[in-house]
Amino acid sequence: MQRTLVLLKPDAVQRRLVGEIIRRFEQKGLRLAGLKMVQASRDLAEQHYAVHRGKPFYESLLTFLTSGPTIAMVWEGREAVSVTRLLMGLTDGARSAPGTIRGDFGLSVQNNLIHGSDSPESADAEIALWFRPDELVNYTCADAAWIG
Ligand code: DAT
Ligand code: MG
Repeated sequence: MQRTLVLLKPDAVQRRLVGEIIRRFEQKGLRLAGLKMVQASRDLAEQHYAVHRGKPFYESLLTFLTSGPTIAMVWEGREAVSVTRLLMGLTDGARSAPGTIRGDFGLSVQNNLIHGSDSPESADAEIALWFRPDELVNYTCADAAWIG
């Protein structure tokens, strides 16, 4: 089983899209392993987006991520990293296909609602950044045997 970090960024919370987005993950068959609301500090945002340091949009991205509460989640399941990226759509909402989260709910590149780890290695590092081990819960969903 693979795990991935998902963030519903401040625009998703402000636009009341949290329930709609979580519904899609549940519907797909992924298992929720952890969830909390976080007001990200500048330090946390810097660590989370360290790979983008120096890019023209970096400062604006940090301001955005710290501008209000974020919902941080860990979702688990078969191919959870790539499945999450497919549910999200492309980075730019204007180029994302209808049916994806970014394709259905946004036009922006920066304010694109959701973060999902881009590899299993990134997922491990990002989960450790946002969650303590004891904040993640292991359990079996009742329909697990029927879902891939
Ligand atoms: P993704 O979130 O699809 O993994 P990324 O890791 O390349 O995209 O970039 C991280 C975030 O930075 C992205 O969600 C939105 C913002 N971003 C990326 N490219 C940008 C750009 N050209 N202008 C403004 N913001 C950008
Ligand atoms: Mg990324």
